[in-house]
Amino acid sequence: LCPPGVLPLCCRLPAWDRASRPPPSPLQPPGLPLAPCRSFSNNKIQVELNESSGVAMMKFKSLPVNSLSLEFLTEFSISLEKLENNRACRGVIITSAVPKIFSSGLDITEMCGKSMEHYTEFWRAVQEMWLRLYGSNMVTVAAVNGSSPAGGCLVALSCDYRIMAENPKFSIGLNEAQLGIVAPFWFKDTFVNVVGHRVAERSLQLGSLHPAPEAHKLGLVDELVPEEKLMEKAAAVMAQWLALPDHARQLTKTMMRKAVLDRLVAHREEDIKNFISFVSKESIQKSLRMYMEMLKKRKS
Ligand code: CO8
Repeated sequence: LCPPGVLPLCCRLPAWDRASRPPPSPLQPPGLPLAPCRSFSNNKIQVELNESSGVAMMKFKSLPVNSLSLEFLTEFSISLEKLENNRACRGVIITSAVPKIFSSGLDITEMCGKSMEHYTEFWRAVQEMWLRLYGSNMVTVAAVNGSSPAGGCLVALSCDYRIMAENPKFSIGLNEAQLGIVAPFWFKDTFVNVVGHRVAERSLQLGSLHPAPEAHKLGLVDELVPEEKLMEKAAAVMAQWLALPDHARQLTKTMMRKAVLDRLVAHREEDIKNFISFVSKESIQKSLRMYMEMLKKRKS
């Protein structure tokens, strides 16, 4: 799954363990102008890095709903890793190129009727994505320009700042309970760290999807702006965060997030086992199938 010459993600030094970026290479002649823009794109995600500003734009472009399939998650982790290892990149804005949808969350078809091996690979990829994003040294801003249930909400929650388009038709939340499944402890921890225990407890038990204005009131998103102003606002927020010295901000971020990251790292294999035993129960498979049928019926 890794491009040639790139170590598998699990073998690399985790971002949250690095105090700061390595110093500039002595081999690079000083004063050489950097290429202003560099982009790379794969099937599911488009990334454009402006090397002068140090800001990358990451756009999800996986039709129809940016569901987090194994392929998507793998591309996401690799893209984050590439940016993390690029000294020219200090921040990333994450948004969607699909109208009205930020991300529909984990791809439910990856959790239905598959083998144990597949569930293991899929869940490891979900964990990897979260460890990379939540533990990123970069400034991460989510520009939520559409609905963002479950795993989509997790992506936004894992960023440093969330700006959402002020459209009440767009909703966000960890709605797992509505599917008859349970958000894993690290989804819950990430949620609690953003909105606090009481709001998280109620919202998780009810599997609430909060329309944008309500999400803002609850602190689930930091700001609402008219849709056409979203990217401008995200760039302004990014500039504000990048005005600080990287090392101080990074160490502070590590201090705030390390305990939650370490908890998954310490229980990673156990978490995979729990996922497999939960998802392979016939009752859970039935709930997921019914939910997918409901989505299809709603459409017709
Ligand atoms: N996975 C797979 N397929 C999906 C998903 C998904 N998450 N969401 C939508 N689709 C499919 C639909 O079935 C439909 O397929 P088809 O065209 O073949 O009928 C297609 O995408 C388009 O969907 P819609 O017609 O519903 O598109 P809309 O624009 O009307 O609505 C929404 C978009 C709002 C995103 C809507 O599709 C929706 O609500 N989707 C479900 C979102 C959801 O509940 N996701 C939760 C996933 S679970 C998760 O992320 C965390 C699980 C944690 C694991 C816990 C341990 C077991």
